Amino acid sequence: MAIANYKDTAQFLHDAEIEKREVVKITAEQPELTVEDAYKIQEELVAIKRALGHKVIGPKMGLTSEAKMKQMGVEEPVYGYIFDYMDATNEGVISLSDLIHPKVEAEIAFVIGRDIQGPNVTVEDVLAATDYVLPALEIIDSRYENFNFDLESVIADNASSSRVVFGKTFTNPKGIELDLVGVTLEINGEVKELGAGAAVVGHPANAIAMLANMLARKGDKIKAGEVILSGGVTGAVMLSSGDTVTAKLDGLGDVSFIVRD
Ligand code: OOG
Ligand code: MG
Repeated sequence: MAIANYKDTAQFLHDAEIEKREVVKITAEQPELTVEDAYKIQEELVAIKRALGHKVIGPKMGLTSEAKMKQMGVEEPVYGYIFDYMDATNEGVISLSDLIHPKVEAEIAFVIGRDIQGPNVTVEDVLAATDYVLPALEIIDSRYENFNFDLESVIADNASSSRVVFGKTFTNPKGIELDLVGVTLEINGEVKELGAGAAVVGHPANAIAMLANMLARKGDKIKAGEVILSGGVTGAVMLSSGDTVTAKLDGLGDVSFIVRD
């Protein structure tokens, strides 16, 4: 079957988000879709959100851990974009009625101090260009039924981006070995998932380097001022009403939110 218009597919996914409706993965209808096509659809989706006045906080990396790639049945990391309307830091509350079937994962966020232009960006380049790192909880909400997707479908769907809660402790990355940072994800005081920074492609800054190198393929770069999620350190956990969700990152601080109907 021919590939549908990129813009129409992006609009279809945007509508699913707005209407809080799960849909069948787009490759069911468009099996010939390539990764390149999928990023073109994602670009159209980003354009739709920008046209509505939403602003990009930064790109994000996803599927950066072996565990996550296995959990989701895909083989390489992906990127997407986090927008201002997704930032739930101030409220500290996630409402299930706003979302489809949200899950949460613990991440390390990077505050970028100067532009990072690929290709050939290294971990050292990323650390030199980073002002701060901070703990974050990402709420992912794939628009696809049961998070049932493949690489092309998840890329087109902006890597399941939905909400984010940032912690309030900012740490200079030069003083800390981010690959050795231990991370727990607790729900109502019970540890549900745990991991270490190294779960993210060996080192969280490596995910940011990969991102810069992927963006360079489309003539783009990481920009000063962006706040970037480096990818889930832990597996993702389904949210239920009444949950208090807390991530604790050794040496980086805690971050938490509550879940309502
Ligand atoms: C895709 C998004 C993955 C991460 O950090 O791995 C992601 C998904 O699992 O729905 O954000
Ligand atoms: Mg994530």
